[in-house]
Amino acid sequence: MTKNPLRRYLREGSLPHFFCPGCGAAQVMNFFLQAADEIELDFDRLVAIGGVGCTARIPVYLHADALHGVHGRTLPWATGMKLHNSGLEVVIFAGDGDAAAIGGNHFIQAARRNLDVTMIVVNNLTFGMTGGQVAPTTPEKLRTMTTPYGNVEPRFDLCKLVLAAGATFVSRWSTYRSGQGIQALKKALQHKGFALVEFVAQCPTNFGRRALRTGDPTKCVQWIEERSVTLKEAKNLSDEELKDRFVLGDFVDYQRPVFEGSSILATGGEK
Ligand SMILES: Cc1ncc(C[n+]2csc(CCOP(=O)(O)OP(=O)(O)O)c2C)c(N)n1
Repeated sequence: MTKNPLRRYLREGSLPHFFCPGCGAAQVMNFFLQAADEIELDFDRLVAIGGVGCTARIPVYLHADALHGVHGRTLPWATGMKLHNSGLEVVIFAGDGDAAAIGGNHFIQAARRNLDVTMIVVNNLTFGMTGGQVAPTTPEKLRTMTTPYGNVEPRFDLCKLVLAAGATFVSRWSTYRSGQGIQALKKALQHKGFALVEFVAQCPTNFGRRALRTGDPTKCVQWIEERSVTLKEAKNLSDEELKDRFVLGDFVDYQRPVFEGSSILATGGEK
């Protein structure tokens, strides 16, 4: 059997992986490898960081320096690394819980500082690894393990959050839109400054079965696609019509000074 050429980027000793069949995080790992391969990302300079969660496990499988640490603290580590060595290519893999719940404040501050990292968030709309609890990103009314009568809280829009905080590259796609997603990853990896690529993704095991009443990955992906609109389509829809939709597209891509060791030394302030 021919080996997948992208397999050379994986740490053979860490396989087989632990993702469930049809997992969106595993798909995003594949997208990342395709993007990295196409832009010839230097894996010797790559540091992949994950907190805790299914998505956070991705760095463990990559043939690169990896840090798999504690839930929600990926960005403090990334900040330390970039301040020490701005030449590193730091890529963070985070679940929506990791990024927006326990790690929410780090997420805002890193975007505000324009820390030069790529953050890939797999938004499966729940806390996947721990069994499917409600997350800040869970759409209203849906049933989760901890909201058996339906979620009563409005959800966070991760892209709007970091846009408001000052991120300089922000993009959201879904696992269904692989082509656009891979293009966005290529741009994010080459971007200087805080780059977020969010993927709305299926978690058939812990979100699908409860919220959508199906554990079929294809049906879960279809459910996401039916609720997705592009930025262009969204312009013709009211806030009410957009309430339950996923708006997909490249939101911003611009340059401003990044936060790194030399920027602190260059302030020239009085002692
Ligand atoms: C400090 C801390 N709090 C809580 C947990 C328990 N925990 C482990 S994974 C996880 C949720 C993961 O959800 P998410 O970040 O959305 O990633 P996913 O598994 O869905 O990819 C939680 C709450 C933990 N390991 N450490």
